[in-house]
Amino acid sequence: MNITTSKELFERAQDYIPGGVNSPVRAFKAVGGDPIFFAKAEGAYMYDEDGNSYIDLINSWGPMILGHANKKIEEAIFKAVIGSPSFGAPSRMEVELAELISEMVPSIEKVRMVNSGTEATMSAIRLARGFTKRDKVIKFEGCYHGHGDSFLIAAGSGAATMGTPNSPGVTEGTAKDTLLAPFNDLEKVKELVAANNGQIAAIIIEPVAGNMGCVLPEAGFIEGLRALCDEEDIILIFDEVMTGFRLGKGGAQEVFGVKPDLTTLGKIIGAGMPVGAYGGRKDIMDFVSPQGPVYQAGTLSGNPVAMAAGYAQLSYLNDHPEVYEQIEKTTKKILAGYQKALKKHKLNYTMNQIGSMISLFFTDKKVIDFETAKTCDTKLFGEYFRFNLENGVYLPPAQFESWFISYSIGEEEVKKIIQVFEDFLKQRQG
Ligand code: HOZ
Repeated sequence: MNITTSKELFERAQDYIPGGVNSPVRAFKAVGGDPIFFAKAEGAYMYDEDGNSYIDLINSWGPMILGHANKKIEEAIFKAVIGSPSFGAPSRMEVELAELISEMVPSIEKVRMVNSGTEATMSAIRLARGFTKRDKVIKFEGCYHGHGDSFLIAAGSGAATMGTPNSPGVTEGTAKDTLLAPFNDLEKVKELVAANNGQIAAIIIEPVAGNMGCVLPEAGFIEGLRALCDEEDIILIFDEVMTGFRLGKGGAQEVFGVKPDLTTLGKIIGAGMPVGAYGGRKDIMDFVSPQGPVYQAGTLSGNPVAMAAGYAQLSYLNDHPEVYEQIEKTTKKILAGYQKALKKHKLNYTMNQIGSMISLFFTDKKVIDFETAKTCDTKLFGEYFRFNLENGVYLPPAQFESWFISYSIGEEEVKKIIQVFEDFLKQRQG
């Protein structure tokens, strides 16, 4: 693997961009080495500035569920761009996409488009506070809901790997309104609610966590949160920025059969264009400005290019349920291949998988929350990451991230992904 041009770009980038990247995880600090700069991508593969190719297991952290350079999405984008990249005024595709989202995710009776997942979660929390007239929110350790101040408390994803789960700059006043519970610990949530009687506006959760690696809810956990929120008039927010339209047409809420009051979305709904959304119960959403008093706005919100891209992708997913069957099958093949290799080498690393989300944890502990995720050998993950790079497979550059499998990954790629794992284990055992 030659990465001369990437190295040169990274050097130049560091003079003008903090850390040389526009999002911290990309700097490879958690895995060692210098970041790779990409020039193009197609189907299952990404191509760097140096002429190397990689099977992509991130898929832009989720949005490219169909793989890269999908023709239908490209056509929709080109058509919209020619119409004008931005009106700053209402346009048809906003309505079409809102209707489609609502059809695919029935708990979303009304939806507001924003520009990123971070904006979606920040706005949803403000709305929950405005609606309930309460200040406090409960979040789960290791869950990541973007970089809004209320969420950078025991945050997962890059915040965890950069050693800044509680970021400087978040005021004590803000931090004290965010209460923390371990993922999968319903009793702790009940205790927090009891100790803060009548003060909790919302419980926000990634129903399947993707930002401490892929961590699944245990039986009854999500259902228990729903029942508790109903009893205490707390707004239950599912952050489905990662799981929305990925675990199924209706996201994690469809898989688990639990309806949140509000849902935050991003990634897949923009098919690679910057977009986010929050939506849910009509009575709550009608509290958003200009219908209601909770203010939220955005010059590029409902951007016609992002809306067109999102509509093209979601309508394809809506009309082709076989996509979900196939990506789950592909992911299970990777899981089975990895498990077989681990058995052969008498190793006991943990793997979590649901649908097309999967993580390998370098620990023998069952990973059910942030504490158990943190038992991983992150140095070993770094070695594994770099071994994959050398062999043409691009993993998320941190242990605490889910991998996302796309529809473009076929038999040949699966074989290679498993082979690289086998080779890594062989090499380690000498
Ligand atoms: N926070 C994102 C995934 N959990 C990473 C985004 C990026 O670095 O592009």
